[in-house]
Amino acid sequence: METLELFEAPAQDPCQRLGPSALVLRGFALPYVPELMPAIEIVEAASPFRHMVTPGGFTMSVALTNCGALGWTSDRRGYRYASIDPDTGRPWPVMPEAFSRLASQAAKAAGFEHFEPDACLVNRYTPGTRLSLHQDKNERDYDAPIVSVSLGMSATFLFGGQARTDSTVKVPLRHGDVAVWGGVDRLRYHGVMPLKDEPHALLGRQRINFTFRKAG
Ligand code: MD3
Ligand code: FE
Repeated sequence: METLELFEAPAQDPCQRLGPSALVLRGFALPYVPELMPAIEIVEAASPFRHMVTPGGFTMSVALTNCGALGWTSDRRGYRYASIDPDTGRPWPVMPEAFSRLASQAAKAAGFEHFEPDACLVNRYTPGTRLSLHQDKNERDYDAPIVSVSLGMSATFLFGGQARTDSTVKVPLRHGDVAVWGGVDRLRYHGVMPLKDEPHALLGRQRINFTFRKAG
């Protein structure tokens, strides 16, 4: 019995460092899942998921919505944050309290005190959906970190450097994982590989990712 235990798989490292100010907190969101799921439904009932068009004229494969005071949008005129959902003509839905609590607790666990996001971009992936390499640079100040929460199907995240041509490392992001990045890692290129068709026990054939930002 004792000898066998020596060969068991080690418990998953609860914290994986990707850079000087970037880390993944494995399973950090799991205790919040029962509150997050009904909250997503309230958000999407007010502002449904939609496929936005990039300034270059491509329709994004990821479907998205937002909650909070500001929401990220894209159209032929560019990327920006706006307080009104262009599809409904109404303000984005309020950020659910469980969302903001999770975001600030995760930021704190990663060493960023007092993170108060004013924007939460919600991405929805189905099998085949990808997100090409990009930087998050539409936010007003880059001092605040970004917190990302993954739910449902697993994804392979691509973590690059400060230039698009820098090499990338592949990082699996699974149900309940939270990534936090700021400081010198804030403007690193990143993306998501096309999602494999491996349904998740709770969410089925979808992956939901929230990114919490201080945008305004
Ligand atoms: C960036 N979302 O919405 S965030 C986005 O899974 C976006 O939907 C992705 O990129 C998604 O803009 C991934 C995860 C992440 C984690 C660590 C990073 C992005 C990072 C470290 C540095 C820069
Ligand atoms: Fe991004």
